Formats: sequence, C-alpha cells, structure tokens
Amino acid sequence: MSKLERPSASHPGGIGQPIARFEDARLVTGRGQFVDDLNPPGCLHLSFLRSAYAHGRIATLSLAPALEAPGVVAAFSGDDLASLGAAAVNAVLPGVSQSYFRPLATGAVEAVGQPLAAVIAKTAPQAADAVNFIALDIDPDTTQPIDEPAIAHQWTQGDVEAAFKNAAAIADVTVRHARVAPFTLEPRAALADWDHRTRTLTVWLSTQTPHRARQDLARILDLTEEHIRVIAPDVGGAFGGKASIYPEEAMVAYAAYTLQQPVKWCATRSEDMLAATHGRGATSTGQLAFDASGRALALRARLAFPLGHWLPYSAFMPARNGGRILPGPYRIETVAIGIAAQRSNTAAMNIYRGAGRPEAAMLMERLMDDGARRLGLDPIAIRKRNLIVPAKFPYTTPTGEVLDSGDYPTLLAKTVAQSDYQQLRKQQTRERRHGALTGIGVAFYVEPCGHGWESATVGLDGDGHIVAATGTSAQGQGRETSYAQIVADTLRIPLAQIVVRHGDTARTPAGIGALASRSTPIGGSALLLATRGFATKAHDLAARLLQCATDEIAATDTGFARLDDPGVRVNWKALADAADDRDRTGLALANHVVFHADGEAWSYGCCLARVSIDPDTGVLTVEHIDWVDDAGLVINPTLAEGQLIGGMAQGLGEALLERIIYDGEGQLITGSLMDYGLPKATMIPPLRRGEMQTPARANPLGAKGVGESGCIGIPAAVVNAAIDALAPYGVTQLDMPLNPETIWRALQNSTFPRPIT
Ligand code: SMO
Repeated sequence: MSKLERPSASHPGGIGQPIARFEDARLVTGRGQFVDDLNPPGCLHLSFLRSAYAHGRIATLSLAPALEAPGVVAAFSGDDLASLGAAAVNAVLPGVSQSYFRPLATGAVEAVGQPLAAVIAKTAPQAADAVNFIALDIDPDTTQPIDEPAIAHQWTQGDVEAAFKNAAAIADVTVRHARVAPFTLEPRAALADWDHRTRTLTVWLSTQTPHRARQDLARILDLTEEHIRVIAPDVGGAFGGKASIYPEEAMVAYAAYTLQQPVKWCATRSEDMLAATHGRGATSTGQLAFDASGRALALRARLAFPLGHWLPYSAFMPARNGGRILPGPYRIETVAIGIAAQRSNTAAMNIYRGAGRPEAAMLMERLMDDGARRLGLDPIAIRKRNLIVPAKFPYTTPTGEVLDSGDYPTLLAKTVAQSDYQQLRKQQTRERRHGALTGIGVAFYVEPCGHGWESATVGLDGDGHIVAATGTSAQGQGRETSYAQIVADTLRIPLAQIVVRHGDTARTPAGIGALASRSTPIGGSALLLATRGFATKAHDLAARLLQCATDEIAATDTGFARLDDPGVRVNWKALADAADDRDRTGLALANHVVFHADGEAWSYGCCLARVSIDPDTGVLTVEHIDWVDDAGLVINPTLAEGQLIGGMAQGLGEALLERIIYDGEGQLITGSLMDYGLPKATMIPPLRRGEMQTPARANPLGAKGVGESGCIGIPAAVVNAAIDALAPYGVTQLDMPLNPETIWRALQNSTFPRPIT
C-alpha cells in the first residue's frame, strides 16, 4: 500500500478510532511497575551528598565517617571515578564541544545541588542518614563563576538592512522566558544490577531514551553495549527531563557494577527541583519590518539561551530549534537570526516539552501582534497576510527547513469561525466601555517532529500473539494502545491479538526514543512498514501450509483461511509453530524495519485565548481557549486530545505560574512546591477544539507530532491576550509568568490613567 492507501472501511480498534487506553487498567489499579516498585533481593540504596554552593573549591571531603554509619556498604567521591568516560553531547550545531561529564564533582563545585559523593547502604534511610556524616568543607567563591559562551550560530538570507530601511513599520519585541521545570509525577529513578552469569549490567531507568542510555553507559563504564541492558519500565512522565543520561544515573550503574550488587536511587522531589534539568529561560529579541499593507519584509532576531554547569545530550537542541523554526508559519524570506548559549553555575538546562519551538512561536507571535498594533491592523488580518499558502508546500524556509504540508490560511479561517472572532471583538469593546479588562490573543504555531529514523520489529511469539517491538519508548502517552491500532489496522485483526513491546534494549530493536513529538510519525511509520512486511511473510507461510497459492487465501481474525473453503485454515499459533526462523528475542516470521523519514513532518495550529484581568489585584483568568490543530493523520483521537490538553496545561503553567529562581549567589530559591507554582485542574479553562488532518508528506503513515503543540501555541496566545487586555493602559510588554504580581506591576507602571468607564 502506498501513502495513506488503506482499506476504506474502518477497522474496529484501527487507525482513527477513539478507543480507551489499555495501559490505564494496570496503572489506575496500582499494578504499574515503576523503578521504585522493583526490589531485587539484596538491593542496596544510594544517596547523594550535594553541593550547597554554586561555586568553590572542595577543601575537605572525607567519606570515612560515613563508612562507619549503620548499614553503610560503600561510599564514593569524585576521585574514585576518575577513570570513567563521558556521556555524549548531541552536536546539533557546528562548534558543539563534548564537555566533561562527571557523576560526582572533583576539585571544585559548579552548582548548588551538584552531586559530590554517593553513599550506598542497606536501606534508603540509612544511606540518607550516612550522607550527613561525610566530612565536607567547600571554600565558596574561591573559584570564578562560569562565564564562557558555549556556542553561537547565525542564519541569514537576503538584504535585511535594505528591507528595514524601506519598512513602513517595525515591530520590536523582547521576550524573557522564565526557567521552568519539566515537572514529572514520578521523579527520576535508577536501579542497576550486575549479573555474573551473563556478565550483563541491567539498568532500570525512568527514561525516554533507553537505547541511547545504553550507549552512554557503555561509554561511561567502558563496557561494550552487549553487556548493558537498559529497561524503561512504566515511566511517570518525562517531558524532556528524562531524555538525556544524568550523572546520578551513571553513578548508580557504576556502583552496581563495582559492588556487583543491585543498587537503587530514587530522587526526592527536592532533588529533582535542584538537579534535574530545567527548560526555557531564553531571552529573545526580534524586529520585524512590515510594509504599509502589513506584509512582513524581514526578520531580525537574537535568541540567548542559558545553559547549566554541565551539558546533557540535548543541551543545544532548544537553541537550535528556537533559531531554525523562525519565522514559523510565515513567508518571510529575508532574515538574520542569531542564537547563542552560555553556561552558568546552575542546574543543567535541557529540552522541555517543545524544546525551542515555544520560544520561536512566542517571539514570532508577539512580533505579529506588535506589528498589527503599530499598523492599526487586526491581529488576524496581519497573520492572514503573511501565512505560507498551500501552493508553496513543500516550502523551504530561510533557515533551510522544509515545511512539508498543510493549509495554514484555512486553519486560521476555521479558528476565526469557530471562535466567532468578530463577535468576540464587539463584545470586548462593550466590556471595555464598562471598565472590564478583557483580552483576546491569537497564536499560530508550527511543530516540527524530528528528522532521522526509528525502527520496529513485528513477529509472532510462541502463543501466536503478534508482537510489535518498537525502538521508541513510552512515558504515559498510551503508546501500547496507539501502536496496537496501527498493527490492527494494517493486519485487520483484533487488538487483543497484539502485544506492543517497548523500552527494553534486550527485547526491542534500536531506536532514538520518545521525544521531539517523533514517536508516532517516525516510530509509527517504522511500525507500519514492519507490519506490512510481516503480513507478507505470514501470508506466504500460510499459503504454503494450506497448500495453495497466496491469492487463494485471505486473512481472518485468527489467521488465514482458504477462500474456496473457509473451513481450511491456519491460526497464528500454528504459523508460529511452523515457522523455522526466530529472531534474538524468539519472534517467528520477524520482520525488522529501520525507517528513515524523508524529511520532517510539521504540524501546526492556531490558539485563541480569551482572558480577563482584575485591575485591583492583577489576577488573570483564562476564560476560554479556542484551538484548531492539524497533526496530520491521527491514530487515536482520544489520545491525541489528551496530548493536546496535557500540553495546554503545561503551557498555561509556563504562561501564568512557573518560574525557577536563583538568587545572586546561585542558591535555588524555588526548591519545593511551596515556592514553585504548578497549574491545577481548576485552572484549566474551557476548551473548544477543532481539527484538520493534512497528511504528512515525510512519512508513510501521514502522521505529524502532537505532544508539544500545547506548550508551543498556548503560552503565546495567553501572553498576547494579556497584552491585549492591558492595551487601554498602554502596556505593550509583559514577561512570563503572568502571575498577579507581574500584571499588577504592569498596571502600576503604566503611564496611562485607568480607562474612564
Ligand atoms: S522536550 Mo521532548 O521530550 O523532545
């Protein structure tokens, strides 16, 4: 079958069906298996001593007193780990240096929360207690703060200066993103165990990237990958925060390998606030030159991304994405876009749901609104004037990206119609007359879902189940359900016949992982192709067993049957028994496919937020969201909607509440949920959704990404709505989070009097 060519009749449980997640029965009845649920006999527990200073020399670090504490089996400091290798840093931009990676600090500390020593004891409380006995002396401020640019990159096209000279109006915006936490329900966790018999180190990790973690651990421990097995069991959320291997995880693996006993570490909430990776934090400035009709002529932008004291694998991805995705959905051919990233004495920065996409969307959407304001145009009209039209696809952007497909103007028109936009504006005028501060904000976004490959193997287990083994992973998206739907749809068999296998490097083919909104478009396409190949193999074997030509048999729910005599049939179990091949995991008729995407699939959408503001307190309420999204082919509408809503919740968190604060000394001020605001269910506004499904051209499934859309479009729509609400006060600039203090200060600082009612 070619692209999107599938039997027209929908198959029960097949692609496009809103079926409930298989995973939930297990998860909501306490039968999930997270790392902390695993307790191998003799399991030891690891606890870290962490730095209380942002920088300084380690004057004393003596483990001896801790070794005497009850239950303690071993303790390590950085000096014990001198021989370990480093994890890789993804060289997504020219000039990315492979920085050091140390499980424990040596010589000096570089951030509050940096692990300095590890104590291993028989119980977790014993390990935690013993950490306090370590003799530690840090001379704070005896080392210089980190102050070195890590990278800079430029994209340029056309004569920007000339375009700006001829502009009728120039929009000019600065966006300051707060640092935020990719907060997961399940904090980080690792368990490692060395098996003497197989000489294999098995590492259970709460990770998005088990195969990459295996590569990293092999490099760090100087083992071959064959001697490491990484298993991601149930993973309680990740959002980019579990995409790259951590020093703590490497420490657990090293301890288990060295002690030849199982060792476990489960981060506390505070440890994650302190030392898990953070996201966003960029400061972006942009100028957009317009002609008098509102046509954008040229974009100048500069995005500065903070990095932490060490560089995780994807550290440079937000900067790269932030730059390359500009100018988003708009046809602007003349650009000068610069990005820079700089290390600092803080926790590491890494990807967080959206990973540069939200930063790009925020800058462009703020610029569009600022341009509209300066030109006296409506925000919808100025976007319509500049959106790339369908005839231009595939469209090469000035940063060299290829937008594959879509119909941006139609989606904008749908958003306008769905929200009854003209009516909303009239209503706003009436509300303003009565002194109410209400705002309407629009954001049009694009969501690229990644390049490269994923793989899948489809075969039969001994019981006759069709096993779909994927190289990608899962952390709550419902992958077992949506992937089973792809297989069921392709083979026209019941869902119950299918077992989806993921997250175990010993039992799945290689993969990049569950990140960048890539799992369904790229991983799902690998699975589609693997399933088709398996179907051919199974069909051929069935024909042989039924002693007839392949066109004389047909697939049934349970196997294959002769067309002329349906009573003559063979079921999946018999096929598995008859097949003489087995792959390394025991699957019969296994068909393995590595799918390389032919480019990137770009979803897109438009969010329209309505907000109201209490002028006395600065409290902002998001009253309603209208949202139209096009994620290409949708496998399971319920799961896709769940991804959108979850992304929206996190987007609202970023827009309204979340901010990690370090003081001038590099101390983390927001170290607990007493100081760091997360969105609550009660804050989620009513949502009206519309959708389009323009098939992706970059993959045979036709699917695009959906996991990050909410984090990309929602904050920009909400910030634009807030600025619109405060327009009567002359406010043109607000920094996230839009908490009451931010809004109240903007009102107090405004030069305008309160509007007369
Ligand atoms: S921020 Mo995502 O896990 O690529």
